[in-house]
Amino acid sequence: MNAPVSEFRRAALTAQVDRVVNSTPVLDIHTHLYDPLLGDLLLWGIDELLIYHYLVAEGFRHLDLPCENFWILSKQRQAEILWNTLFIEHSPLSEACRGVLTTLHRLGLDVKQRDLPALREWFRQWNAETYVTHCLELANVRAVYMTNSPFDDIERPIWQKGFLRDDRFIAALRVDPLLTDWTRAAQRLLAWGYDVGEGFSPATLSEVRRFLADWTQRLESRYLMISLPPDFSCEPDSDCTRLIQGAVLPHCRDFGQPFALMLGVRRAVNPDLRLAGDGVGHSNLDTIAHLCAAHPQNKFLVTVLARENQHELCVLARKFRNLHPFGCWWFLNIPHLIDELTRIRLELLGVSFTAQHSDARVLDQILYKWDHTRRALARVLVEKYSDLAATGWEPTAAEIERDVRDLLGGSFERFLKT
Ligand code: FIX
Ligand code: ZN
Repeated sequence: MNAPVSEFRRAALTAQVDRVVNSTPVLDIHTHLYDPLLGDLLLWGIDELLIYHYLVAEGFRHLDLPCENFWILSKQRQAEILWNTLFIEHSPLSEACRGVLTTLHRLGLDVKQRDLPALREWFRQWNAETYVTHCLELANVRAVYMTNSPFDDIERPIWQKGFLRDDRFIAALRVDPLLTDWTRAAQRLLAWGYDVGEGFSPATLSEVRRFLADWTQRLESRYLMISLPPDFSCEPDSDCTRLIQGAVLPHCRDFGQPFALMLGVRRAVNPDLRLAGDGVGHSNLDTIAHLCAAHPQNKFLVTVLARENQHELCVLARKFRNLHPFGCWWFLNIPHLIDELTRIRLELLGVSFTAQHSDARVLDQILYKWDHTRRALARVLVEKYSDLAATGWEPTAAEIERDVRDLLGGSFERFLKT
């Protein structure tokens, strides 16, 4: 029988793993943050933290107020309402509320005062550019991937005009409207000078590819992405399938880039809540199996929103090396499930996955999202290395550093290069 590691060895291992996990810079492979030169698209500061859609959903559990009466208020007023409801009238025990407190604490602010005006005052000293550096350094994040949509009317003209890029913000090309509503998307492509018709003739598909190529080059984006509902399937004649097979996958092969699929979101379950109104559903991963098997020259980055899909996704990744699972997305980004998912993935895949992405919509959130993930990851790793140590296999410091680098972006970078 394997001898359990001594308490002394376990304490040393814990200290070593904590040090490595905290000091390894993260590559955050999916966020909704923006290069500061994209202007107001980059959100930051206390009011934005308080009106994050995760908190809006929780606030409305208590508020006795029609949603529309909330949305017409200024952001400041919305933030005050959520602060009072979620922090003053009740204890901020949820992960999203705790996240605000961790963020403020990491910034050196005294949360116990419960003083919103004083917090606001502190943030006035910053501008976006200096604050970006402050947050990235404090969170030990080396770069973040943005979510960039040519269909976004605010974002598109800024890219078309061009600007001096900050290389800590890497682009990812997001094309949800193209694949989920072809009729509308086709009209837009036509208006932008791409000669697409209604059916999927070779000429139309080639124009869609020209659109994807133009935007990939303009953004210097590194992968193409979409989020999809649980009932996503590759029915042979659907618009989505024809576009994926006739344009998206050939485009990704041309550019040697992965196609990222985020599966399982049910949009607008409660539309009154706007962004906070999306839900989750169980996806049929046969579609992913089919894509990976039928297109071995393509690479698929996949995250799935339902807890029930996680084990199946890992089993699929064991079958297909062109599939890379990533992140604990949205409702899964809570300590209990980060712990569970990280264990399942390590136990089935070793380190050949990406443990987390922040999905931050507000810059400062990278402080809490990575802080909480690092804690959970370190705890699981200590246990896993202790299990190895019980066999006599002692991981070296360099091996631990290599593994953590892989889990926090290194495996992803290798996957991009394959
Ligand atoms: O589709 C996505 O990229 C989702 O992450 C978002 O739509 C969602 O609103 C979000 O912020 C989740 O964390
Ligand atoms: Zn997202």
